[in-house]
Amino acid sequence: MREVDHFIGGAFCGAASGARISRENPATGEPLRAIARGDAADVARAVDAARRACAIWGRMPAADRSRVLLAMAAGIEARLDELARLECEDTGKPLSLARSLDIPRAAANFRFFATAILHEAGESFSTERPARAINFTLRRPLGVVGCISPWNLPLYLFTWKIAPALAAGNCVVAKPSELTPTTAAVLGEIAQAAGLPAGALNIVHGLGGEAGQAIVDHAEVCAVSFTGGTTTGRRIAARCGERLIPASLELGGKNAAIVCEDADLSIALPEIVRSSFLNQGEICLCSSRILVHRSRMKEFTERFVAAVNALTVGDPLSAETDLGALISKDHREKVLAAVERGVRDGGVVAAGGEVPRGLPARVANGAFLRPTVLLGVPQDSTCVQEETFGPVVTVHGFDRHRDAVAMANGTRYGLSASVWTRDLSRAHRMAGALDAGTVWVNCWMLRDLRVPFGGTKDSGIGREGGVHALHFFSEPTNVCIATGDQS
Ligand code: TXE
Repeated sequence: MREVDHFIGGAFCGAASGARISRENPATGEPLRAIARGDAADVARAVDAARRACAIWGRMPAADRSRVLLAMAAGIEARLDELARLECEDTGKPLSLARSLDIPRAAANFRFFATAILHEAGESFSTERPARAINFTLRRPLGVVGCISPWNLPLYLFTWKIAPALAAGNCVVAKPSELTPTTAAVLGEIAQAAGLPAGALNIVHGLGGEAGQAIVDHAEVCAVSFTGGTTTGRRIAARCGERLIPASLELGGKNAAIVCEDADLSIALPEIVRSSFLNQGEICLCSSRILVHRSRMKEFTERFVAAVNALTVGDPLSAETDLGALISKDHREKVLAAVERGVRDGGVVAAGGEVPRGLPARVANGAFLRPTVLLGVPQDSTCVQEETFGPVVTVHGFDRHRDAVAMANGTRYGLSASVWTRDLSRAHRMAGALDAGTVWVNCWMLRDLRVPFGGTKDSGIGREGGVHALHFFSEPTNVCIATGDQS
């Protein structure tokens, strides 16, 4: 059992109350960590440390901040094997995925924002009336900001917020999910070794309603960036609204994959399998509703179900594993309840829907679930309408493209969609009609860190990524310099 401590003011410490949360390995059921259970007192210490660090970090030239953040990227890369194994233990995801996706992306987040601040273009206007002047925009850090992240892509999403916040010159009080805190704790060690000034990054562990809420409530936290469930996001937005501070919210999704009559299934099929079940379907961007043109329904469904049945579920440490464990047995119950609702509403299980049998002894007690495909579930079923956040997809037929778009838009979410067609003018038209923050055409989760990332409707408010994140984490001041002569 390893203890996970707060990182406050450049040093590691337990909660002031001495309380800890215990967490088990979701793949084996064995006790794993004792995590500091932070509360408002710990958050107050972290905010205090951050406020003091603003005088150093916030005033450091961008080139110097960039050097420290690049050292953090290198520090993550140097500890790739260790971080991947910790991520795998905390989440139950395949080790190979943590090695190839989660940890490299965490390093890329730091490298991207460390260099972005060296190349940022400003805006200026030459004013002629009522008098000649030069206007330009000065951007300065906000001060102490809060970053709160979820359990599905722990270090990946933690750093996706922290890197732009630090790059823009803010000092951060961050909380990872209480279910997956360990790689965040290692990030504290990496920050120390990279020479990040004490207090610039503070990591407080604990439950959402205690440590998380205390960050959002603290009078000196002047912006909050949050990724997680829609219900929590709504609560955080309400509190930030009361406090009149900005909130960036990246919430749930119920993303449609639209397979048109001319789709190239040699490309679409493997990618849709990946988009449905990567990371056990526990990614906000995963496809969970597959809409197939009626003329291809039989062919698609047969080939899709065969491909899903061929996926290997089991020991996250095995190189053969496609899907590891879900985040917890409680979460598996929630996912299974969604499948049951789909069946009760008229759906049929075409693949999965059950706990895998014959798992090796090491993982026999883990939170595993076979990838699941449901056919014939009506559109108004909660199984089709609500985010399941697990390895479950529903497949539906459509006749006209406009019906597919209406179905894709027919939930309260609007995070992403994918369109599979050889006709790019059709894809372009559909993209304009889809109410989603991202539309992928003939690809999925092909990410460029410069593009705006976020959702519409209940999928969130605001955009992360590139200049959007740097703007969220900075305050623009318009400076108007009169040049003296009349126009
Ligand atoms: O998320 P929460 P949970 C969805 C998914 C999942 C559901 C609930 O459907 O089943 O959300 O998951 C912190 N003030 N997503 O319960 O509660 C919490 O400690 C401040 C989608 O794990 O939203 C954690 O650090 N913070 C999603 C973070 O918020 C609070 C990824 C997320 O936890 C808080 C994860 C509060 N009052 C789940 N309450 C995505 N969009 O990728 C909780 N937290």
